[in-house]
Amino acid sequence: MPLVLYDLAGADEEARFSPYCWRIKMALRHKGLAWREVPWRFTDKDAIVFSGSKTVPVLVDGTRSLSDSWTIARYLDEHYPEPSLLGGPLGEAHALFIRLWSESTLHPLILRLILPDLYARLHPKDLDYFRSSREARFGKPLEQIASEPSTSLPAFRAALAPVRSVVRSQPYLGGARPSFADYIVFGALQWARVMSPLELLEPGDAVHAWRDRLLGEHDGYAARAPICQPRLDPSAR
Ligand SMILES: N[C@@H](CCC(=O)N[C@@H](CS)C(=O)NCC(=O)O)C(=O)O
Repeated sequence: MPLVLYDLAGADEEARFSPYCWRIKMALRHKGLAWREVPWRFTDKDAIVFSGSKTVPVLVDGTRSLSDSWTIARYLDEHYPEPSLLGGPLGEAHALFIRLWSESTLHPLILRLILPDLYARLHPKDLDYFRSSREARFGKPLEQIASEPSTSLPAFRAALAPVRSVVRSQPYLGGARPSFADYIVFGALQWARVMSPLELLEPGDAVHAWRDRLLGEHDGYAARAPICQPRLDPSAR
């Protein structure tokens, strides 16, 4: 029975943009596993209630359902060991640092940069929920969360310094081959790539070259990801 992945979709059902789902799709390709995708929107909570989760990714493997990308990655290494994603306990400990750094440092910077583009590409049924949940999270109106790219793009690029230093001296954060740590950071960049025309990385940057290598991995799987076009109803709040 193939695996089933609930995957966050934009206004265009084919455009999949969750950074957390991207890291799992890259992990599934890494393992050579096949899966079926169920497009999911923020307000489709009922569709994943069976999993006990309110967020995606949700992965169904036979009679098991799993949520939370970290739990899923550990499950994949346990049940489909080769090739390893996390590289055992030591690799897992290091990947945990990358995960927490990526989510606490990169995600907020990216969200602020792409927010207007992201909002213009959400499915209409998600707009009210997205606005109210993010305004509650940040404690201010959506329009005040977004940042000005002329100042925040350099700050974002500067934040990538640790990745830049590593991928100047080796192809991937995982060494010669990509690991889950690579997919975590890559997932964040793929979120922006699918939902915004803003070019977060400069050509010539070692991080750009590393991202290109990952776009080409697994037969160019991520490079083929559909890019979301804005909705044609710009008047929507
Ligand atoms: N810790 C979770 C976070 C997953 C997450 O936040 N997913 C977002 C999509 S990018 C989501 O489903 N959000 C639902 C919501 O905001 O209600 C993981 O690693 O899987």
